[in-house]
Amino acid sequence: MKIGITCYPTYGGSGVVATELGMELAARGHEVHFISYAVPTRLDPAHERIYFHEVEVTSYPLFDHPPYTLALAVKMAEVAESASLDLLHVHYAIPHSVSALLARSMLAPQRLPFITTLHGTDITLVGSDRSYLPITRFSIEQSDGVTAISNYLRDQTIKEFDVHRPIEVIRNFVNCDQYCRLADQRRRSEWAPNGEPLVMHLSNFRPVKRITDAVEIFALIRQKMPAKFVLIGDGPDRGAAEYLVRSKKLNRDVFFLGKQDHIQDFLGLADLFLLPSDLESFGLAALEAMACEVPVIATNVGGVPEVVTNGVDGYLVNPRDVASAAKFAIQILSRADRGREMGKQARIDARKKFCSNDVIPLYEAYYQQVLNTSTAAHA
Ligand code: GMT
Repeated sequence: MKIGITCYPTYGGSGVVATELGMELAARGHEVHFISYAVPTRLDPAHERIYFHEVEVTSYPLFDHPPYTLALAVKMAEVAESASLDLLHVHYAIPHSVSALLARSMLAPQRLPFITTLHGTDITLVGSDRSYLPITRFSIEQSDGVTAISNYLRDQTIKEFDVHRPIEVIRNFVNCDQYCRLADQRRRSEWAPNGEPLVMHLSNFRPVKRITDAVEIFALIRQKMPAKFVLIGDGPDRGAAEYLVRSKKLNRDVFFLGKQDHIQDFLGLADLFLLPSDLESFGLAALEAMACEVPVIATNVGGVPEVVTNGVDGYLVNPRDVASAAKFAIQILSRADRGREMGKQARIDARKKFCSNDVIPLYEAYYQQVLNTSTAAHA
């Protein structure tokens, strides 16, 4: 198949899923065309059968906000024609599904079916803003196919948006061959020279991630035992987290690495992963940690319980309950054998439901189903 993929190129779960999906599809022989305003994070455009098409947004003094949605629609239609795309697959409804809808209309009567994958904040935060809701609902209704990354998000979309169309749940995935425990653990000494346990966090540091709660949890752990904390990523709350680290005099124990590629080279060293978010429709970073045999302490919100099983792969606590999170963290870290046992179980569970080898064929089958339905409708 020839597939056009649009996503946000920035550091965020939806872009990561779209990129990993495109690379997996290309590895399976499909031709994949990424259409966005920048090369997505984690994308290797040199990869065989991967193409990148940049959307250029013209600025003009009249435009306070250059119309990206329109430029994207035009680029989608151009690429669909020049590369003979079979379909478009857009990740994150706003504004990508609206652009895809325009591109499809522009090309009619030629067919260009499009699939929208909902990731979370496009529904739970942005989409439920009154100004975005009607057009988001419209573009979801108009999509030839819609997928959601968890049962939670599917149910929430139906409830919040009152949409009356099937939504297929295809869960996020991880490449279980690439994400695993690192055999060579020597790099740990960069942060934990005396063999201290290593706690990690990875996100885009948006307020919903509660980075400062992660620091508070670590501070409580540190009161009871030696430990080190590595935070990967960047975003609006990094400054507040760094300030909190300084005010708690934890500078020597906490390391902010910023945005990193090859996340598996870090996660594969950790003893515990923290994801104290106020909301997660899935929690991809937790899954990536689990594949690397790292137990997870996360919040019992959204789609997280579909990924992390409480008491088995780690623990789930209420949002903002830093005391309970710290209590469980200390339990895991103070008994290395228990932590390793949970970590191994976490990988077993990640492999059972979320390996790319099992999930990518679900997307391929769904693409085929959408193509068949759209062909039948045009016959
Ligand atoms: O969480 C973010 O800020 C990024 C956001 C995105 O769309 O890039 O993440 C959402 O999609 C991820 C990938 O499907 C999910 O793992 C995250 O749980 C989801 N975030 C939220 O629901 C808050």
